[in-house]
Amino acid sequence: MPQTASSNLTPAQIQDLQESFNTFDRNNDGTISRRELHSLLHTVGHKVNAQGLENLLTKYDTDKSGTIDFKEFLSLTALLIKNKVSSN
Ligand SMILES: [Ca+2]
Repeated sequence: MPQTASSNLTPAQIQDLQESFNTFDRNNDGTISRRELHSLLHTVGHKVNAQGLENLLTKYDTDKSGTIDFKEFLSLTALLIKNKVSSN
């Protein structure tokens, strides 16, 4: 498996995440918009306000496109999984 930012995820997890990504990419344009991201975070139980959402976008939208692509989504999800684990 190639070394990437998401190398701590197993191929099975990445496949699951691809399915999640597709689910949240409601208009199937290959990216998750601000609105789609907000809905995603709510679904996984992370309640963020507008500022929190903005902070996440600023941090993870590494190419500054204003949306989250799958690679950026993996970095974000790795953090969410980590937070979930450490909060248990
Ligand atoms: Ca989209």
